Amino acid sequence: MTSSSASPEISLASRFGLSDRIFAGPGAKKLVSVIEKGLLEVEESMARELDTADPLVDAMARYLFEAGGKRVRPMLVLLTAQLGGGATPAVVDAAVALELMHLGSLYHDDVMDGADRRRGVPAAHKVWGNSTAILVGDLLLSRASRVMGRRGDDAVELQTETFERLVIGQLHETVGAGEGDDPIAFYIQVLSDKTGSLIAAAAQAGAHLSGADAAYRPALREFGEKVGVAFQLADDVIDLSPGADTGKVAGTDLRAGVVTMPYLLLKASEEPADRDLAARIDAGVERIRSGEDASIIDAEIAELRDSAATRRTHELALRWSAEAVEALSVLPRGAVREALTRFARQLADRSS
Ligand code: GRG
Repeated sequence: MTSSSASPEISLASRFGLSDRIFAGPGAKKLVSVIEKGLLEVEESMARELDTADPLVDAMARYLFEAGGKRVRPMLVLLTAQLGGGATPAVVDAAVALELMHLGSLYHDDVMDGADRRRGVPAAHKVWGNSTAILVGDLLLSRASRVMGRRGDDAVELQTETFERLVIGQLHETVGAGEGDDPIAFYIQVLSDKTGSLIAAAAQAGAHLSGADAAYRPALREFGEKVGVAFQLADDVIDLSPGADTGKVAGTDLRAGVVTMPYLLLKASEEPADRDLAARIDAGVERIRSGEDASIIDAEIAELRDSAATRRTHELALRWSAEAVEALSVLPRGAVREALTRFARQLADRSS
C-alpha cells in the first residue's frame, strides 16, 4: 500500500474503511477531499521515511505498513488540523510520526502477545523471528522521532509523553493488577495509556500544529483518550465473535489468558451462573497453558459472548464514546466536529 501503488481514483479514506461512516454529514464533501489529499501526502511521506536504510531493513520496516491498517491516527491529525490552518507540512509530519510510532508498537506488541497475524498477514516475528521484529520496531520509533524532531519542542514533548504512556500501559498490562487495585479501574487505565494516549496525541497534534485556537487542545485530548478506551472496549466485544471474512477464531485473547472487560465483569459478578462460567474459563485457560488444545473452551467463549457481561461491555464502549463526543462541545459546530462525532461513534460501535 505504498503511494506509488496507490491509484488516485480509489479513495484512500474508503480504502482504509472508515470514510463512508465518518464523512456523511453536511459539509462532508469538501472535507473528505481535503482529508484525501492529506492522507495521500502522509502515505507518500511514510513510504519515503521507510526507504532510507538498506533494502532488506527497508523491506522489513515496510512490511506492516504495506499490509494495510485503517490510518485512524493520521486521519484524526488531518481532521483536527481543519480547525486551524489545515494540512501544513508540520501537520503532515505529525501524522507520519504518530503513525510510525503506532506501527513500531505493533511490531513489539505482536512479539509480546505471541500473535500469529497482524493486518491480515503473518505477524513480523513469525516471518523474521522475535529479535528482528523488535529491532524493526525500534527502527520505526527512531524514524518517528526524527520526523517529529523537525517540528519543535512542543511536538517532541507530545511524542515523548505519548511514548512513555504506551510503554507504561503495556508494562501495567504485562504485570497485571496488584493486590490493592480495583481490576476494572486498573484495566481502564491500561486502555487509556496504551491506546487512548496515542489517539489523544493525534487529536491534539493536528489542532496545535495548524495553529488552531489553544482552547481546543484540552478538549481534543480528552476526546482522544475517551475514544481510545471506547475503541478497545469495542475490541473486547469483537474478540468474542468469529471474524466473518477473516476466519479469525472467537476468543483469541481470552484463550491466551489476556484479560478483557467481559471477563473482568464476569469475575466481579455475584451471580452464581457467572461465577461458574468464570471458574470454567479459568480452569480451561490453565489447561491450555499446559498444552491442551485451545478449542476446549469453545462452549465457554460462546456463553460469554451471549452474556450480560458482554452486553455491558458494549454499553460501556458506547458510554465512553458519548463522553468523548461531549468533550467536543467547545469546538465550533460544523463539518469537523460532525466528522469527529461520527468517528467516535463508529469506533465504539463497529463489528470488525
Ligand atoms: C515501542 C512505541 C512502543 C511501545 C512499546 C508494545 C507497546 C509498548 C505498546 C503497545 C501499544 C499497542 C499496540 C496498543 C494497542 C493499540 C491498538 C488499538 C492497536 C490496533 O490499532 P488499529 O485498529 O490498527 O488502529 P491498524 O492496523 O488499523 O492501524
